[in-house]
Amino acid sequence: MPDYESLWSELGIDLKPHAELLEALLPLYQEVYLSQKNRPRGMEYFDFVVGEIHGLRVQELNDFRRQGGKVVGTFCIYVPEELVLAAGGVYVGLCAGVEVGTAQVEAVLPRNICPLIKSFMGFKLARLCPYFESCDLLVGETTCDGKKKTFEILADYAPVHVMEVPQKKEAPDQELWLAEINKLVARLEELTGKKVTYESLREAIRQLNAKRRALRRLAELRRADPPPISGLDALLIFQIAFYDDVERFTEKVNALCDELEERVRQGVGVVPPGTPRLLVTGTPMAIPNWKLPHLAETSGAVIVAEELCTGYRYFQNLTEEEGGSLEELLVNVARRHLAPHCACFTPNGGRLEDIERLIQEYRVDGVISYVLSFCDPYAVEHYQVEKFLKAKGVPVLKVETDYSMQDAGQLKTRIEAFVEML
Ligand code: BJ8
Repeated sequence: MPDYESLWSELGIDLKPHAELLEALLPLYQEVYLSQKNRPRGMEYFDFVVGEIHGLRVQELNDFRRQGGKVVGTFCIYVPEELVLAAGGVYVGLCAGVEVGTAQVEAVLPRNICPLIKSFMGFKLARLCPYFESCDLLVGETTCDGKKKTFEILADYAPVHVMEVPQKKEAPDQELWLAEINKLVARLEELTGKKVTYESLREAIRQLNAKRRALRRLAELRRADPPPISGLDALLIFQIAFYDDVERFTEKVNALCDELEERVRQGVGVVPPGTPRLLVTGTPMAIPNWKLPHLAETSGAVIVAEELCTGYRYFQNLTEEEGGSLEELLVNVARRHLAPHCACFTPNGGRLEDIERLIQEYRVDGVISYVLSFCDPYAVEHYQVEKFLKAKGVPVLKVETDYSMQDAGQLKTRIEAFVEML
């Protein structure tokens, strides 16, 4: 990796612990990713992106900002990417999947809080994330209580705009959400000094839909037996989707899909045909949280689908591109971004329907219900997921864990036993 130290110091990164963090990441990547057998050639680009994790893209953001561009950081798939793009900004997802800055975080947050929240706050408070430090505005949301209250604290450290995400999807909720969309447009226009126009929003929707279509194409190729790509590699691509340049990323995913289509035609896969096929459902897995798929795919199974925000929930819905006015396009954006089924909503039966559809379409043998420790919405909703799957005769394993590796041995034993009985 070229030398980015001056860029990082300019951003105020704490260089010594940052260097230690990167030094720990690369061997982990080697062990988890590069040791996989028979990976598609098209993964080279995504390996390169990880090799440059705090480098090239941060440099691009920096160049963009030098020319007057604005960068907007987000933490949830309900925040519409197309609005940031349409206002002339660049969007980066800031959810994080590694334990960092624990001492600093525990000075402001309870010890027993979701590791995803602890992680993004750790990156901010310990000044270890050049993406965070490149942001001109952070957009939070009122999804779970932990995030909602954390954004109040985060506002002491950076400009924060919070969107009120309703907890139901009925007519008054849709109205409230449309008002929130309009408020975000106003805030983004103020930030970038550019108007969201009919043309700019249409173009942004087109770009984002192209990205979602490419990810759908990738996902659908995993219906094959044997699947042409591992769950680990698919997850990595979904994680990178949150911060890479939209058009370049879309092109690389489509190029990879061309290769995967050829693999499927020739019956080439990453595992032998008949390998037990898993669906993972639950809380998102932010980069570099690869713990569960690594354990599962080294236990004789392959993950073929993810009912996660780093998965199906991110790309399943397209934004309607037709609309005669800016107002109509904004309604389309609002509708599309209220569609995913996060456990923060009640009731949330749509999630169960999605799980059932994925089980059928991807010929799933068993489901892992994945819950990050202290995530109440998904931990409690697990009851519904388990009840629903048991009634359908689908085996389900609940895995509740955090970002540490302390429970890895114990989890592996449980996952191996689960896979064996599929
Ligand atoms: S749409 S899943 S990205 S809120 S894991 S921080 S819910 S305590 S991340 Fe999420 Fe949006 Fe929903 Fe998706 Fe809270 Fe749970 Fe932690 Fe979570």
